Amino acid sequence: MNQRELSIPLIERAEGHRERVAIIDREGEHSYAALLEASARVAGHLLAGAEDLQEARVTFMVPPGFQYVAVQWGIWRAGGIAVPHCLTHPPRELDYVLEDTGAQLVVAHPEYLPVLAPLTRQRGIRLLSTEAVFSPIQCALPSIDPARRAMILYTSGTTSRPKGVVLTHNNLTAQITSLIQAWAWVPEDHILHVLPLHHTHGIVNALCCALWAGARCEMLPRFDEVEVWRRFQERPLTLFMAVPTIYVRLIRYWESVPAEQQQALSAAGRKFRLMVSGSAALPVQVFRRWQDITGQVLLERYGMTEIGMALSNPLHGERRPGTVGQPLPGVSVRLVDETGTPIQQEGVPGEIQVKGPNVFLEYWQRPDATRQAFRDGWFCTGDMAVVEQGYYRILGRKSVDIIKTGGYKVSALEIEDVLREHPAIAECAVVGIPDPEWGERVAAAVVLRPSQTLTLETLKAWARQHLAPYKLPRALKIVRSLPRNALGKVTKPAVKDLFSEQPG
Ligand code: MCA
Ligand code: AMP
Repeated sequence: MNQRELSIPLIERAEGHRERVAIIDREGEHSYAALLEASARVAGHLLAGAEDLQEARVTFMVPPGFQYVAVQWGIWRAGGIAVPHCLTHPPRELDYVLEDTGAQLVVAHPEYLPVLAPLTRQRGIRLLSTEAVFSPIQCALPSIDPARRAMILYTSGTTSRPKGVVLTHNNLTAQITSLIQAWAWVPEDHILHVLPLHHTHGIVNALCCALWAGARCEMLPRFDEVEVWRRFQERPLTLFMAVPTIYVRLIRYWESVPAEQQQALSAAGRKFRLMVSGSAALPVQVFRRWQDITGQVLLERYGMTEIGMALSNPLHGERRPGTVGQPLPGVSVRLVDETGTPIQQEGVPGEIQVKGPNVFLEYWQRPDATRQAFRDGWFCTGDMAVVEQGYYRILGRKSVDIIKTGGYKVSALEIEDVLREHPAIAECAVVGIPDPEWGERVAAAVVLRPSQTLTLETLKAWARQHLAPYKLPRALKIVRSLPRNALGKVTKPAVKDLFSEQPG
């Protein structure tokens, strides 16, 4: 193996545990050595004779498992920037990522070639099947400076189209090592991975941390409550991480089975050393119910694509429901008031700002948005919080246009832009409304064009062609006019009220 190439810290570490099992998927167990070998082949095929991809954007659409990780590592080892696609995105959203990143290469599992081939053909991008990139090839790999860009993750925000968050290898290393320390990952850990692999929660917290530690990462193709409970019972798991919606689903399943089976499931839940919840607020009732059922005191933490994780309840010590604990190792956190002045006392709400090596480099090709996101070197999260008896409590977001549903962040503005293209819709306003299972649900108030009709089902069926499933409206209200203020601007709180008067 060429010594010069070993400069991506996560991959370099894998040399230290070559014989251990890294990934368990539906094909079986795969060692760290197998990962190193397969990713070197992927890199060779991507390079195709070149010395270094020099931060070329390589998007990939590969289901969770060994091949996903080998492709991700292969892109990094060839010097590219890895851009994971969401597996449920319709062609329009996939094409947006290809266009916005200026992708030069795409790697896809055969299952996704039919959807990607027309898009890559149109854009003149080289498309490689996973079948091709794992075939044997000999090639020298470039030396990679960890200050280089490693990954772009798309996140919805206060702009209509999602922005690409650029993370360097150094950012990823800082995000990973902070959690390794805080949650005391060890090589003996064994995590059940059920999260999507195009967001930080699934990629960094669950997958990369496991691989950094030399632990085992057992990956399911997708979340499924029956399968998760089965693995809890049958596998020697130590760790689980999920969004609140997943805990709600697991609780609902537990409640649906006979008492004898409940006991067996509860016993399986008790053996874990740690279970974590994040990506959205964990309702206190869910925290308590999960504790009743499994004896597990969920550790709630707070993070964001741009910063990785920032705040966490303690591994040892009191995990306080409804709070997200204290700053993680290496991460500086402060609250500021509307004038930008740091808040010193407890009990005074402010915006969360974050600084540290974990904080992203830039929004991809959006220098203005990047500049606006920082004040004096601090990243402005747009989330409000308060400190009470030493614990941060999240109060909500500054923007009403950001919705969190099932742990996914979606932009009301993006959905509105798409809905306005519907032939029956004259005007629309999208809001998030509270929901016990999803946290929030996407709800659309619309004004119809003359003599048009619309139902939630027909709207969903139409929107499904343009938007990811988790962005689809789940409630529809047809109104004569949208509530507006004196300046003619739609008032979102009043739109939300339309749905509380008469649910979905
Ligand atoms: C699916 N559906 C949804 C959503 N997802 N509806 C509303 N909101 C959603 N988010 C719809 C489906 O389209 C379907 O509707 C119906 O719900 C049931 O679908 P099902 O397949 O059973 O749901 P699922 O696919 O199992 O999804 C549930 C899920 C998933 C597993 C909770 O949403 C999920 O994996 N969420 C995690 C997202 C995540 O990792 N976020 C982290 C972002 P129909 O039948 O009408 O089609 S990173 C982050 O936030 C930061 C860094 C952090 O702090 O972690
Ligand atoms: P994303 O952009 O998908 O990375 O989502 C980040 C956002 O998720 C944050 O800005 C918060 O609004 C929200 N979030 C993450 N963790 C929590 C939590 N534990 N409680 C409340 N909100 C959270």
